Amino acid sequence: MQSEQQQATDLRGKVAIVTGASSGIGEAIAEELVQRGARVALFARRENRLQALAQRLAGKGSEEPVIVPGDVSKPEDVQKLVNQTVQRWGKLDIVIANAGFGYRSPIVDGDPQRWKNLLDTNVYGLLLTLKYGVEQLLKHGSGHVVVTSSVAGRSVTAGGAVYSGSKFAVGAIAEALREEVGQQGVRVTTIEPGAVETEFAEVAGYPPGIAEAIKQLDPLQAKEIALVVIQVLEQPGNVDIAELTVYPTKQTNLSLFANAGKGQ
Ligand code: NJP
Repeated sequence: MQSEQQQATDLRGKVAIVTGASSGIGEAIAEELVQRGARVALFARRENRLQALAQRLAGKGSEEPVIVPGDVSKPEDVQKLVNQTVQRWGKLDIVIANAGFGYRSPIVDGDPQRWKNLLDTNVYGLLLTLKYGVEQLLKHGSGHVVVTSSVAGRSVTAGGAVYSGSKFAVGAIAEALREEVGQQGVRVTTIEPGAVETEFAEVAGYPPGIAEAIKQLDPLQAKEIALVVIQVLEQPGNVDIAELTVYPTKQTNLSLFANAGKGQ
């Protein structure tokens, strides 16, 4: 007979926050969560996109999502996200720490302001999300944190110093958190996607050559990553998939970036 712990986690009624919910992977995760009956707070800077998503999801789940517009690199905005979620639903169960963006440039040609914005979002913003979110999970001794890293957090190519550096940091931060909170019943998972067709390449300002190379890979769709995240969340409470790398089948290495760091 299965013990209660070994049963799949039912997402109905779970309360989740999703950072970076205005597009791409975060939007798709939010949608899949709502469709499974989770109660979801949507966070990103573009309020109009969050509103459009909330409208699209209305009636698809048990309750309408909460919208919290904000910048993940601002402590007061992240606190507002967590506070409004807990005020609305009384608890927090799932933290999807996903907001982030890319940038490629050789270090000597790099834009220091862009470096700072990227590290503020991908690293400092992640830390803020974890600090204020996980505090709530620890109150009831259960919950799940899913952090979006990247295959660029596993290996680096020329031009990828700052983005890869940020994602190596994401991996280290998530692993430290797992060691800090596992004993208290909180699971931590790092997802490392390969190329996913989202607004990511455009926001990163990739040259057309890279965008074309990504298309040739038959990239992952955001929904495909979201469904992987759902599988991770639905594992029984005693199963923590700590790290998961998900590639498009045709992406066998990071060679599409090999020339990008040389000034393209
Ligand atoms: O990209 P995109 P993805 N404060 O551009 C939000 C990683 N990844 O879904 O604020 C708050 O469609 C932004 O919202 P807004 C990647 O590193 C991707 O692909 O309104 N939110 C939007 O909702 C990232 O960690 C690929 O502009 C902020 C979202 O982030 C995650 O996947 C491959 C924000 C970005 O959505 C999601 O990216 C890989 C801020 N300061 C890893 N800054 C890939 N697509 O190929 C940004 O290995 N956001």
